[in-house]
Amino acid sequence: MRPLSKRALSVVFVMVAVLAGCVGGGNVQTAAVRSGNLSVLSIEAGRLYFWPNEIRVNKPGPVRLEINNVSGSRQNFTLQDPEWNTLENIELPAGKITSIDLKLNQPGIYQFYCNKALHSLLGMNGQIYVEQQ
Ligand SMILES: [Cu+2]
Repeated sequence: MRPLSKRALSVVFVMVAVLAGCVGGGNVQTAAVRSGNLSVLSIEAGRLYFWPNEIRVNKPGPVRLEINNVSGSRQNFTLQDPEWNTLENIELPAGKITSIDLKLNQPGIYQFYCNKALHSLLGMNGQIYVEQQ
């Protein structure tokens, strides 16, 4: 489902801090790459997964997500703020990189998932942890 080569490729675009054992279920925790004040995250959307799906942003502020849908079919990215308000709900066309600019101004846990039937339940979900500066 997630061949190593794809993982390795994605690692090129993100600064990865793998904290083995800190998060359950073999999840990977990744820190956003900072470009000035902007945090940039490259995320792969595949068949029933987002990778990485545990992401740390070290301070509140603007975040750009670049989501590469490699699954071969249309996916979705829905993001909720720490109070469960929907911040984003966007379709991810197959074979395309969708760029999303967000303002994550509040520290806390932002949940994201794909809203296609059963996809989140089967693992297509994750969290962005926005840390207090
Ligand atoms: Cu999906």
